[in-house]
Amino acid sequence: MKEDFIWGVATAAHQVEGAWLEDGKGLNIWDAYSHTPGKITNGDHSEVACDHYHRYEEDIDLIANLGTNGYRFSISWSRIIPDGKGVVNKAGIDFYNRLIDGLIAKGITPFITLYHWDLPLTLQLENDGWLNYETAEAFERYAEICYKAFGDRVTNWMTFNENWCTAVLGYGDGLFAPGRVSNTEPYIVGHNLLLAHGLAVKKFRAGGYAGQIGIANNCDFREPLTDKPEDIAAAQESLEFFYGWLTDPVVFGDYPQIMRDRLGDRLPTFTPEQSELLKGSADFLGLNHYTTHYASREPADDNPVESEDGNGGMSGDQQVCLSSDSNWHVTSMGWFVVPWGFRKMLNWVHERYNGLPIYVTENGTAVAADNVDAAVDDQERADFVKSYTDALKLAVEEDGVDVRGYFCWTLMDNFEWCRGYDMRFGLIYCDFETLERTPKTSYYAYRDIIKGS
Ligand code: PNW
Repeated sequence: MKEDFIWGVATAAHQVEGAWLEDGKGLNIWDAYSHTPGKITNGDHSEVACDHYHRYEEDIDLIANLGTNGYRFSISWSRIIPDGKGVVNKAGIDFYNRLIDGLIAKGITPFITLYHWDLPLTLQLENDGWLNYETAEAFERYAEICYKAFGDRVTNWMTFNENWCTAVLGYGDGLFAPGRVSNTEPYIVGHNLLLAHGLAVKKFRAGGYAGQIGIANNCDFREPLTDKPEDIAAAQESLEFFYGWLTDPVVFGDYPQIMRDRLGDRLPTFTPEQSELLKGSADFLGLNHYTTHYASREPADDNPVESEDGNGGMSGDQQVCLSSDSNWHVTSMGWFVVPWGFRKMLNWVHERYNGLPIYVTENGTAVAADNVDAAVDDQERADFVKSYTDALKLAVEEDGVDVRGYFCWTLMDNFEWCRGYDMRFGLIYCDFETLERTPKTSYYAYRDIIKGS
């Protein structure tokens, strides 16, 4: 791999920081949601999480000792602007300044995500969150405050993390905050998120800040179950509904045609000005990738995959049936380990978006363990990271896909959204009682991969 390839790790503010009521931070929708009975596995909440807010220096050392040259983290909007649209909280800015300076001092390049799902609660209560275009305007202002505060040292920005999850899991399936269930709202939410991205990128470019700005969308790969034309079409359309929905507009300025055909009036339209705003608004594409399914038009005879876990979200609209192979290893999240699907996914993004640079902004796996001894012995995760980074290298070196970086999800076990602390994705074990961090086998395995590449 090239000398300047970024081998990094990723986290998100709400999953690691804790300090939920400290130093002037406002409440966000996940603070409220995680205190709503029945929403989170085991009734877990994120008041303390990994206490990264107080332990960031120790965490920077752990990142540095991994040998990474990049760290992707997100900023908590309600720490910077407690009610999302009013006064700026200087203590919030100070925290991220300390974090950024600490990373740079160790030679680690910061990659900032502006929004990783923790919308200021006031914007939900007063605006209806992402159903309202005014939230996009509030985001534009928040983004500019961040560029001004950190843009002298930070040159790699992502506006949004996984808008598919916000739209589908937050407003479609009701699994994520704000917990709404609808088959129209996800498309309105996706539309406003895209416009928010466009507004924020315009500010970035107009402000003359150094560096690049993109967006991190997620996608599972879809392999046609057979070589029948209808299965090939089902797989392609499913990828367009999943990744294309929220990526085509930022590259081409409009939604995939198949979505317009299927959804009709349920899919909002862009005005010519909005289309222009969005077109070409990503300097790079982030890809968060976790798993692969077979796709077919008719239900598969073997190993059908139900879509309740969100992996086939809006599946009624997609008209696709998902299935798996009984030889595929299944993780504790119920996700399949299919490294060749990752290679194909990278090729698909490369071809569809005409070679736009790609960063793999997340890839990793959950391994169940209920004590530190079992957790650190995570050969399963070490094997996962090895096989997926091998697939990545093939995509780059054999297929010529322009991938500039890979961020393993995640630095340490953390608050896994509606699964609470039950699902452990970390290279480092976090004891949620003592908050002690213990690197796992996979931490050293990833360190060796980085060293050897
Ligand atoms: C991503 N799905 O979430 C997020 O960006 C992370 O914050 C999260 O911890 C990580 O992946 C592991 O879950 C996802 O249902 C949540 O397809 C759900 C899905 C995909 C990604």
